[in-house]
Amino acid sequence: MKSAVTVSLVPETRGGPFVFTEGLAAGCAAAAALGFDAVEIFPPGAGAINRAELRGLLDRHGLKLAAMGTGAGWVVHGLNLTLPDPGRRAEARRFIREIIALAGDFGGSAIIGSMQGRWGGEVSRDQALGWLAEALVELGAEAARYGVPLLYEPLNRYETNLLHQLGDTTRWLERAGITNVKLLADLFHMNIEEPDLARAVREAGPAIGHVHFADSNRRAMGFGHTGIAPVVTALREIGYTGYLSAEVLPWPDAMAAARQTITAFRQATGLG
Ligand code: LER
Ligand code: MN
Repeated sequence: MKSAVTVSLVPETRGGPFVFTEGLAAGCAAAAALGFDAVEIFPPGAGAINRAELRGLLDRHGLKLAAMGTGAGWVVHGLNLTLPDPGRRAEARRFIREIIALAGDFGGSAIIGSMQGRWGGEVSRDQALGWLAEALVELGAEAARYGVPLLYEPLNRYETNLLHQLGDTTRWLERAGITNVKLLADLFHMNIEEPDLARAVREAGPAIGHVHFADSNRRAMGFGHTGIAPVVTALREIGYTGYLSAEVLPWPDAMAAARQTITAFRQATGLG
C-alpha cells in the first residue's frame, strides 16, 4: 500500500476535506517533505493544470499522481451526471473526460464522487441510476485508453441518495455491465454507512481501486474513533496495493493533519 495526500486547487473547497490548499507547488513540496508517495489533486478543471509544471513538480519531488477529483464540475459549475437536462449531463461527461485524459497522462485515475448527483423531483431513482450507468460505461472506456480504471465513490446519505455501501455498489456495477470502474472506499463515508468496515472491504475485494484514508470525524486518521488495524488487515487480505489517500480536514492545520496521516499510515501498515 502507498500513501497519498490531497491538494485542492479550488478556492470554493476551503473548509472542506482537503489537506493542502496553498497551490500545487506548495502542496507537492509539503507532501514530499513528510514522505508521502503521492498527491491526489482536486483541480478546478483540466485546463487549469499546466502539464509541464505538474510533471516538473512530481519529478523533482519524487511523487506520483495518486488520483484526480472531478468534483469541481459540481462545486464550481453545478454540473453532474444525473441532471434532468441532457445538455448539462453531456457537459458533465465532457468535464470528466478531460480530467480522465489529464490524470491518465500521469498514470492516475479520475474520481467520480459528487459528480454522480442524486435522484429527486422529475428524476426517478431508476432514471438517475440509468444515466449514471451510461456515463460510467462511457467514462470507464475512456479511462481504459490510458491503462487506468475510473474510480466511483459511494457517498454517505447526506451527500447522495444513489448508492451508499460498497456491497450494493459492486452488485450494481456488475448488474449494469460496467467495466473498468473500481470502487473508491472512503473510510469516512463507510463509517456512516457500513455496519463493519473490515467486512465491507473483504466482501468488495478486488473491486476496490482506491481508499480515502479518513477517520470517523473526517479528521486525519488517529484523530477520531475508527479502528484502522482491522481495516488494514482486510486490505492486506484482499491483496490491495493501491493508495491510502488522506482526504481529511486540515485540522488543527494542514501540516499537523498531514503529519498525523503519515504517522498513522506507517503505524497501520508498517510501510513508508
Ligand atoms: C465527497 O464527500 C468525497 O468524499 C469526495 O471524495 C468526492 O469527490
Ligand atoms: Mn472521498
